[in-house]
Amino acid sequence: MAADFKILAEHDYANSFTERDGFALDVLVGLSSPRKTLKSKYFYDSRGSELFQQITQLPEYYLTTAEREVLLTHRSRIAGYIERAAFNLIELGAGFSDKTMTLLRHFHGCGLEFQFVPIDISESATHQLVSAVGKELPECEVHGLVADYFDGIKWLNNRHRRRNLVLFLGSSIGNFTHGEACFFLRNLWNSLNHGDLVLIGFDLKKDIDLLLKAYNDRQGITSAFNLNILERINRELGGQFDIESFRHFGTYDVFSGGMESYLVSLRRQDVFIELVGRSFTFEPWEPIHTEYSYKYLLSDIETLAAETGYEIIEHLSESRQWFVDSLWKVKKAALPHDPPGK
Ligand code: AVI
Repeated sequence: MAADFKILAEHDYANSFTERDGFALDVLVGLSSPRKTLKSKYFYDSRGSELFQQITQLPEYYLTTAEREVLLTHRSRIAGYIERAAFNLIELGAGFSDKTMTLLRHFHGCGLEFQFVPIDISESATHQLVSAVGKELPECEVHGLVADYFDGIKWLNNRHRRRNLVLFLGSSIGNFTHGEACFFLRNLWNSLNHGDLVLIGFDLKKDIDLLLKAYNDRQGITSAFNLNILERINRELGGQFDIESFRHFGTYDVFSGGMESYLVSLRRQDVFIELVGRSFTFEPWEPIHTEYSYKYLLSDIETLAAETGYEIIEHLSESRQWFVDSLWKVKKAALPHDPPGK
């Protein structure tokens, strides 16, 4: 079977002036604001992706094992909701994951006819995923797309001939604010057809100690992951951050339900960033916000689905009820000229 990938956008930062300019601009805007901030999407260079892989194997980071259990337990139920016609299995944010392989193997074993389309901003991650799936499941048709989510979603616009099942796993939705999540889900809705399916991973609200441990692991991998954003600024933008002068701080906001990650300056310091063309002053104990990881109640998920045009089919959970993959159906009104029953 075919296993290939297509580049919709060039995201090789080393060679792309525009992408690096975008990074520099985001750093300028983020570090110039009264509450300093850096966007979490910049965690994921190759070092950051490697560190994130290590996080998913930590005993404290329960999210990955919980979602693995959900998919193993419910793969037949998920397959049961798919009509028996050829469909696109689209994964947004395709880090290589055994969780997705579980579904692919199962769908293939059930005799479902599909092409697997992972979409990721990283060319190397997409390439690795496509060749790994090609090796492990040579019978499976795989067409990777190198694009950001929205370019990927635009690509979906041109693929209306088949049913789509979109996977957005791993609690990636938790890294969006409520407004961003709504924007993302409406864009997705807009690209899909009535009756298409979406499977989204949500981390549920739970004991705060468990949350704090998951984002402040004892081996310090989460800390290294967070600090890597400063190292990346040093590597790619000629920054002069002294990494030792910042510390990771992960905390939970009980009002918003968000784990929040910060880098806190341990002293007063001025940091020059060559490609941004200026220095930034950090006061002692001044934070840079780097990430939100929102946690949900089932009722929050239901409100979000209703607000953005989806019908919930089922929340699929695991034994501890810590994580759900929520299966949604795109709900669109029939066009006036559609034949009845379509
Ligand atoms: C990718 N994302 C869902 C992870 C999360 O849990 O928010 C990223 C992460 N940040 C710290 N640890 C893991």
